[in-house]
Amino acid sequence: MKRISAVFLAAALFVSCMSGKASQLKLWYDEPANQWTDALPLGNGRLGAMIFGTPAGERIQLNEETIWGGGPHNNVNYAAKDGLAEIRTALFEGRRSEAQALCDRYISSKGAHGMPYQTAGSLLLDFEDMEEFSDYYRELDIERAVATTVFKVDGVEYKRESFVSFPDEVVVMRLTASEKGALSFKASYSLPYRQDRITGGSAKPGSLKNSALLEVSCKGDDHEGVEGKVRFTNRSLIVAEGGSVEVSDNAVNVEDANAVTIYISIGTNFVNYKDVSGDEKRAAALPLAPFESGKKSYKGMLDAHVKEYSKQFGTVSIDLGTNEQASLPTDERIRNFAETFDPQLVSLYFQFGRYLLISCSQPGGQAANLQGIWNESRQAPWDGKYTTNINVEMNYWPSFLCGMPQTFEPFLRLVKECAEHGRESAEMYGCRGWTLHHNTDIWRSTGAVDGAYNGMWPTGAAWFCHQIWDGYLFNMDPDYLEEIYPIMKSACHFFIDFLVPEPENGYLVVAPSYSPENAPRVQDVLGRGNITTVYGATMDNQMLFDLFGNTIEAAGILGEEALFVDTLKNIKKRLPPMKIGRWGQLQEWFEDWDDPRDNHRHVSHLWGMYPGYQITADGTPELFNAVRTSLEARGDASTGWSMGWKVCLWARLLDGNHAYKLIQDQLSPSGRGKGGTYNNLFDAHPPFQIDGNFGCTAGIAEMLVQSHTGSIMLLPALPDVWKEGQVKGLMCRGGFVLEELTWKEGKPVTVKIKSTVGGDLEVSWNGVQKSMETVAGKNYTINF
Ligand code: FUC
Repeated sequence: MKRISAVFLAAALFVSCMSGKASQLKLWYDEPANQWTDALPLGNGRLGAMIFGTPAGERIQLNEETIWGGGPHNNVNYAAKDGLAEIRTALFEGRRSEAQALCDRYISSKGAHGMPYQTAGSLLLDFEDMEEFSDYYRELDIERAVATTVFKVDGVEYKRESFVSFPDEVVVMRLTASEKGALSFKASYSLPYRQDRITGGSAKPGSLKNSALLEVSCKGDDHEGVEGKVRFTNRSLIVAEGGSVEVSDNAVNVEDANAVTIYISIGTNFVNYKDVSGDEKRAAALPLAPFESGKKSYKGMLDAHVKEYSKQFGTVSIDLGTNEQASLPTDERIRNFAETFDPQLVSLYFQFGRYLLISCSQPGGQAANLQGIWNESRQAPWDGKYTTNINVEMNYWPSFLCGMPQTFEPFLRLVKECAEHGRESAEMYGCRGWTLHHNTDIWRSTGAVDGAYNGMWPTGAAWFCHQIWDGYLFNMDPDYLEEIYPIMKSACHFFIDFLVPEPENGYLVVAPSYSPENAPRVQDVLGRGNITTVYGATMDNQMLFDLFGNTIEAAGILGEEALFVDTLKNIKKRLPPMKIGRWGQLQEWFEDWDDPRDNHRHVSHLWGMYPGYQITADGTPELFNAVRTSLEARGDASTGWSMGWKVCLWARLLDGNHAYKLIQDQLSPSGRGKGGTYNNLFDAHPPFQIDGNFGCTAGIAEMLVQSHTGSIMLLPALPDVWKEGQVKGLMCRGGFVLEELTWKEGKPVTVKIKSTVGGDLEVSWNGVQKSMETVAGKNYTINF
């Protein structure tokens, strides 16, 4: 492959593209993708595609959100209740190494440890004589959710336009050329599975001329003793204008066409986490039928797609300024960002986070997993499943805040289904209610996996409940509250039964548990170290305080049982308080074990500040300072998601410059021992993990507006470098929408807030507070 004058064309195209403000929301490159993390992601929630844009060998890597290994099952260990007393005794006597070994024996899953999210393979397009090209340019327009590649070969201009249609449920690529008859290629599937059958549909579809079908059916893998039950069918319709289309050797050959449109549909037999009785072939055929019969064509499709997508994307805009950096290719900007001021890259990254969540999480579908929906392998890192001790929750931090409440529905359903299946996890400890441990998957498995060191954490239900309650604070919708209350109440039942008094003060603690994945740097009474298993970890205490408090509030609003509320109040009083340790830090554990040299990626004990709201500058100034001491010691550089979390934490610490420093760390190429950002703006743990994108997106919003204290704080953590700017459409707790916030010299000049449910509105900036009563549906202008 040779690049000729690519930069010139890119520059020329770019000038024409940059003429409108809208065009700033593009990722663009002057060369094809060399690796998967250079390719551009498209998705409509259910279907995903990665577009490589290689002239001679185009690759459309495909995903469908329900293609997972295994089948309906759970992985709980009912021996847990037999071992609980012995484990607790060992823990309370300081024999933590023994307790951890006993957890492995009694509690860790003896069956599967979670099923993998799997690829749907790729559609490959092989072109002859396209190795040499010039004037190369490819982009992802996140305002329209369309990827475009253009280049020249022998004076002919080629264009490929791709999107995953929201209304039509197909992946589409339209190939055109500036001369007639210039398109000749072979299309074939490449899948890493044993392929049940590839049919090059010899029958021409419907009445369409010059077209062919290519279909392949496969099965998800057996995994850890669980039989693969997901079957999927991948069906492509290739329609040429001019030239000819032939089917041979499991491939479709297109010769001398003027233009070609490829429509790809994927169907599975997945119905829900208990049911795989669907018909994958029918599911794949349905969306394609109108195109096969010629009733529908490409015409009008793109407009319909853009219209539906932009309804969701267009709710929020952001402007942090721009400069000459914005005219460079995106990969170059990422390489420059830590050293060079490029405020528009932050806006682009923020909007890209919104683009990704809209593209991988839509009502009725699956929640965004560790890779959203984009995965090229049979076994993604960490199986691409749902890690519940930070990662899946982080995926949903921007949902409400960043004006995309509809993206939250798949997460709410995941929580509901875990609350059903997680009854088995409560039962395994002999408790009522429900819980889950540090992982789940499409089968809503709720057992303790990956061994006690990594997975002995029975508190997943509490974090899930925090997040669904937080959704209520944003939407203030009484029907939504009715829907989530039983889930919260049932989680409380589990903890009422599971909590146990610790021997020293009789505080009620979660035991056994851990502070996610971190081992205190101390030895136990047996002289052994590197043990994570503990009781009364700070994050657990904070989360239970939150769960009981929120459930009491919810019960109050709904007029639920007074007796139950009293029980919760009494238990809440007996939870351990947060403690400040010997070097002024917020203690991570029940004991003062924190090591100031510990730079572990998890910052679990700071949960009470973010995503929780227990620690605030005005409400708990000493704890607030202790959080800062802890976070400073933990350091900045870390995995991608850890840095995203730290952006949020520094924003809550009201330190905009430090939050900005973390954005600089995150928006740089990943390096040794540190995460960062890939060329396609995907977050690098490394490897690719989408949570970091979402954590940082939420963090950028938190720098501009916060609403967790009962009042709306404007510009609470504005870095010095964002002197002026504007944001529109962020959502605030209490049912408010920040319709516009424009600032100059760090001071708000236009503030418009819409009240969606009425009620008291308190807005503050820099210590100045304004209060008013509001009426549902009205807009309010506030002057500072
Ligand atoms: C948690 C983290 C890891 C990784 C994994 C998917 O276990 O500690 O860093 O993100 O989830």
